[in-house]
Amino acid sequence: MRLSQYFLPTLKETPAEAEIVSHRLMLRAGMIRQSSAGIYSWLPLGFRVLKNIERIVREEQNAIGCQEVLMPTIQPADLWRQSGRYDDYGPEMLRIRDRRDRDMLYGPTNEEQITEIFAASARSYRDLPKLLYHIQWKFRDEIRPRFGVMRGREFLMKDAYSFDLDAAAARHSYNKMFVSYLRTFERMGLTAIPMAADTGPIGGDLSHEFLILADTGESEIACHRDFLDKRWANRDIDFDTDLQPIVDEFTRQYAATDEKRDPAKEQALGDQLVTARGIEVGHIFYFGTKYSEKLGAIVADRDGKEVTVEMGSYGIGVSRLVGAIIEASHDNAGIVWPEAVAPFHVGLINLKAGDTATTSASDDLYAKLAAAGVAVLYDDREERAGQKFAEMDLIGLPWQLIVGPRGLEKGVVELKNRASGAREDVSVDSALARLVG
Ligand code: P5A
Repeated sequence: MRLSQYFLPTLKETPAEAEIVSHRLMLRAGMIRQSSAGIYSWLPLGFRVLKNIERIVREEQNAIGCQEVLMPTIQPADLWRQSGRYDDYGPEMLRIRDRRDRDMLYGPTNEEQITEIFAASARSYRDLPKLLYHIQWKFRDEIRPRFGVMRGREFLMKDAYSFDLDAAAARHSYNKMFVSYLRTFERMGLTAIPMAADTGPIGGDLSHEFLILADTGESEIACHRDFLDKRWANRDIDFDTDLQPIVDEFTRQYAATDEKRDPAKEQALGDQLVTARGIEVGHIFYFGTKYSEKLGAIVADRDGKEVTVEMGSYGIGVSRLVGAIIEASHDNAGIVWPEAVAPFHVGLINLKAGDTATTSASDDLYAKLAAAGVAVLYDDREERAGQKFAEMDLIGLPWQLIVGPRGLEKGVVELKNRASGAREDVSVDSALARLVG
């Protein structure tokens, strides 16, 4: 993509309304634009990151046999009257009336809807187990939407739902999600720490939140040091085997947030204790028959006896992750995207767009990188070098390839790594080899 043609409305000034760094950087880097409180439009650069996060989440859900569906954003109130949550949910629920005076709502979550879908066709134990998910916008009329996409009113969530015959099988589904979440977040360059949590309006008696460390996080975290260096993405895990030992490995060590913290346990940990702030990027729940009972998800077991299906639900804050990743990965100059979610792999800078030789060398590099399938953002504008560098740092692409007349005379271009700041003069061929590899 040529920057001269790209829609990238960057801001030079720091927007006054933004309280935290990710919000400031997302506005400055032209990723989002506020529509109304807690509701945002996603502009091209932000949209690419959102889609990259979505892709990783989707791949990891598919990898554990979770099947993708797409449910609507607008739901009938009657479904929620059946579960009893229509009145319980309170003012956070956006209630709508259609032209026939039917009560509708903009879904804050989809337990009722998926249970109704499943119950409509499930007849016997042969229909189980099932794992279903979708990636869909939610609406929660938060009292204080703030921090940009981190606490929005409209936000994108991956929500999955499990259906099992008995509590043991339901626990296995829960464990599959637990382990898959560790991998999902790690692939995005994040260390997520699972912590026992309250179930709130979703209900149930087993629940874990996944928090990532960031100085500006809303929760106060304390945990065992071990959590910081556990690595998951490359572990080969057979999700059909008993995953309880892996889950135990994570849950037996101390990790707690806010009011769940235990001063005695923390003291006992001594220098093994880490305290920090965290952002909740995922939350999983096992709630048994809370919804299946009310919405009639009942099947016949092997003996023909009727049993109420055991369920759980599993959320990831997809749009929140865009902000959370920036909170965890930025510096004074701007965003530092982890490779896996970066909107482009390389920013190619033509330092002298008016100069024929520099422009033809840059155009040539652009064509070769694009032909090799590398995502390149090519700054071909006639702007000052200082402004080009500042904007490229701001938008945080992992690599910068800088082409200028002086280097070209010596047959080199400059390759800069955004995260380390390391710069190297390399030949055009070796720059290509490094970036295409
Ligand atoms: C689990 C899936 C649920 O809603 N029902 C379906 C369950 N859980 S949750 O914890 O309430 O939300 C799941 C994740 O969504 C993100 N999230 C938000 N992101 C941005 N703005 C918000 N206002 C917001 N509220 C929740 C969080 O990452 C949360 O873990």
